Amino acid sequence: MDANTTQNRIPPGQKLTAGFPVLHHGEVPYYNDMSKWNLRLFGLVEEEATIAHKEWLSLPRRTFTNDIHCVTTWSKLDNVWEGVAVSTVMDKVKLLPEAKFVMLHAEHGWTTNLPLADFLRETSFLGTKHNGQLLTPEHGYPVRMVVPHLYFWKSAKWLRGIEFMAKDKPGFWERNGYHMYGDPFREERFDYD
Ligand SMILES: Nc1nc2c(c(=O)[nH]1)N[C@H]1C(S)=C(S)[C@@H](COP(=O)(O)O)O[C@H]1N2
Ligand SMILES: [Mo]
Repeated sequence: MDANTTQNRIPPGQKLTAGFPVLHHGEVPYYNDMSKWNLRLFGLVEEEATIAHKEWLSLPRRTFTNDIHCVTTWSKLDNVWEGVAVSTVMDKVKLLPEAKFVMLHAEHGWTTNLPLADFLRETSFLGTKHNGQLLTPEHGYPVRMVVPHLYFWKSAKWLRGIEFMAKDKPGFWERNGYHMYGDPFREERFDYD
């Protein structure tokens, strides 16, 4: 790929990194008994669904390639992930028509919000491997959301719940000054941007 093309892929105010920085608020969860792990789909759905770990492991995986952009100004290009398509988990529930926003719930109560349409994009997925390696505990094992077209704080690590809502509500960083939407190409870093 030529330099020009690469340049177009780097949002304003971002710098490339070759590493994979670890960033989060709070403690990394370590699991010793996966039988207690599950993923809950709840809120504005006809019937809630809980995906147990065994069922989670049986869901089909796909490869996704993308660029990620952290609000702290690093971008990382050409990530190759393995993950479960959003449509695969959405097969477990029937959305009510009022559902327009999503709250992602992570281990220890951490949350982040996004519009339903952004959650449902073909490029969003539930990631399980990064560049050939199982996600490490620091990067979100066993599953993290990946929403590459928004700043990386929307990509909840240690995902445990997906809540469907009628109205937008701020998650953890959004209550602490970050933007409700977070488009890196429009530099929507903070709530006043
Ligand atoms: N559960 C949880 N997920 C999280 C965070 C967090 O604090 N808790 N931080 C977010 C932020 S600010 C960033 S930049 C990315 C960092 O992911 P990484 O550590 O894999 O690079 O995770 C996001 N997902
Ligand atoms: Mo971040």
